[in-house]
Amino acid sequence: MPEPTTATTAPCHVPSEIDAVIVGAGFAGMYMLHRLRGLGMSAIVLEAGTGVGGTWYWNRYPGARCDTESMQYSYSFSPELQQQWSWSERYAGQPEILRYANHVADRFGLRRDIRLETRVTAAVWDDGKRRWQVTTDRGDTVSARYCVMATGCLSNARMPDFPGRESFRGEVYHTGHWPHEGVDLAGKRVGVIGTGSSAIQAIPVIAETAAHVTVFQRTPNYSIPARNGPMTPDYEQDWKTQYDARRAMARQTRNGILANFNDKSALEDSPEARQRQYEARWVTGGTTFMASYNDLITSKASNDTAAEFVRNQIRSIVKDAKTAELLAPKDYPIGTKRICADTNYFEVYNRDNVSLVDIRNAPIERLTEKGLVTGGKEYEFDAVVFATGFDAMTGTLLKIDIRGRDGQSLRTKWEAGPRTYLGLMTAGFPNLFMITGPGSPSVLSNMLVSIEQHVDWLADCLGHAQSRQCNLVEPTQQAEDDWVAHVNEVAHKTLYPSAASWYMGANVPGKPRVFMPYIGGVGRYRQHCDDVAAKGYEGFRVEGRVGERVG
Ligand code: NA7
Repeated sequence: MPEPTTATTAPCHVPSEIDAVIVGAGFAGMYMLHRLRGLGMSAIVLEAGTGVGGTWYWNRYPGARCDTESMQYSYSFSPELQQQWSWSERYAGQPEILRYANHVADRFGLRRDIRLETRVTAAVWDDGKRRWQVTTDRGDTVSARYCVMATGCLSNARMPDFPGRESFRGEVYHTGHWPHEGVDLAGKRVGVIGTGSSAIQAIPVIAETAAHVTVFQRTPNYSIPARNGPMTPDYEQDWKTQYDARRAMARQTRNGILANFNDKSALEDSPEARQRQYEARWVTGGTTFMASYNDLITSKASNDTAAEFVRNQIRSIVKDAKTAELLAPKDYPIGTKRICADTNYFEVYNRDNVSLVDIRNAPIERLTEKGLVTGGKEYEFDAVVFATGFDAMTGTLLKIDIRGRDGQSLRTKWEAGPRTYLGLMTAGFPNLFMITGPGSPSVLSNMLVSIEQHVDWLADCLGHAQSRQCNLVEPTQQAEDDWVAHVNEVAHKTLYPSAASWYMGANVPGKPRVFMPYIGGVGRYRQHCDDVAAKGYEGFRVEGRVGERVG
């Protein structure tokens, strides 16, 4: 296996005309480039960062780690790649996943068509030419038949606009924009704002060397021990000998992850049997805790049993009873905000150098020269870490000035929330595709499974258009309306909308409250997409010359 590099790529030339522009060089953008090349298309990837890897390029905070097992959170499209690559741990850390992304870029010769340090600022549809004019912050304008937004679901880091932010004289970091050279927090007084997945991974690592860590918590999170550990040769071999069958099974599951799914209601078991079930899952570790029963996201009564189990675990781990109660989530069902996987998160509160400040009813008022103020009290820090998350799913797309037919802006069209057909396209924006867009399973699934499914479907769709000399693909308004209604209907059969989560846009002031991902399950969703394709791309117009219906 060639030694993976993390070398940056010399900026490649941006042609003025091309078949496809792909925005983003994360796992979605890289695989899309590979597939489009296979169709004989010319394509270029435009990427804002100085390297490939997307999420894993940006999120370099201490402890950053995938919470899906690496044997599953990896590409399946190349049998040689999946056999030859070896993961060192059950859940790979960010540096290893980034090495993997770089290895893929090298192995498939992708770098020659990836232009780094190039942020797409606008994309405007020219109806006469049936092409997108894509503009970058370097002043390039590219005319592309197709534009593929591989921009990621959690790529627009959100910094709350606290008054006085500029006045703080210490160091300021956001977990999603962590400095590449690393940060030395040893011996420092550190404030961490937020208790989502990023904070839960970062806090125990920061606490190992910091003088003191003060955590500001608005909403506590349910977290399950990850039980990470070194990859064993037996476990790796077991997966590798059965990779094809296991990948195929994973694609049919609800969230694209093979887990020991228990297909019965939590209420069918006695309290003692339930306790044994949850304890066994807690010992195994990981977010597949939610597979303990089949109705944890649909039945409040069942969910309560799992939630109470986790609360009791927190109470048994955290020695200070008051802190334990603050850390135990009580006002939303388990799993309806992204469940976390941790290493010594709750345990960290037993350290003398870690304290928790509840800001639920006393929001951070302002930053000062020395720190921050909440509840009328000033806390002094050498460094403040914002682990405050992202403008998820739509934030990055809407940052780009996207204008479709008749100059309609995507920001206007999505004012009341995103509207798509299958999370792949939106009506009025022909030839503009989204990989894992809102309205698809995306963040509710193993992202690699959903990325490959979308890229494969789209490559087939463009191959279909190409073979019929078509140059335009667009969903009908009716198909989009029906899909949006279906996505909503399915979401509201679950407990998800009852939590103020980033799935609902609730973490961004003023953002419409709409449940954005599709909760119907990746297996069911894949079948639906395949049926659409089998019926000649039902719900899409696939056309040749203007006005001519050919497909
Ligand atoms: P998350 O999960 O969105 O967490 C952000 C945290 O920051 C969360 O605890 C928020 O509290 C908190 N937050 C956000 N804004 C504020 C303000 N203004 N004041 C205080 N606290 C605030 O982001 P992560 O980066 O941890 O994880 C994102 C995803 O990445 C994760 O789900 C995985 O899929 C990978 P809130 O809960 O909104 O009350």
